[in-house]
Amino acid sequence: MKRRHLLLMAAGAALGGARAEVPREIELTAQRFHFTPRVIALRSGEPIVLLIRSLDFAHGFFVPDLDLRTDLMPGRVIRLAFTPPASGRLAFLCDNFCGDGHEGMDGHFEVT
Ligand SMILES: [Cu+2]
Repeated sequence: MKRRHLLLMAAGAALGGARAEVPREIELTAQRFHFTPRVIALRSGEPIVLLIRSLDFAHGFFVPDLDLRTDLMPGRVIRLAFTPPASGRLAFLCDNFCGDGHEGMDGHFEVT
């Protein structure tokens, strides 16, 4: 009886240790000259997967503070995984010139 109890405890510990936090998926759309949504609330330490879709152009997606970037291809959903390390504001922007409104094509993560 005692031995069985110990085995169950060990199994429980192994399961607990192996349980990875499932990333929260967030959809984001890029289109001349904005991202939708433009402001996204996150929690620090919470794993995120962005699912980014461009509707019209090979925009870029760049988060300078995390040195995180990707090209966005129209018709494809780009998956970008990261975990915000601390609270604060993380800006993101388009870094592929896409026309006259390009400079204002940005947004931010509000991390708490
Ligand atoms: Cu753009």
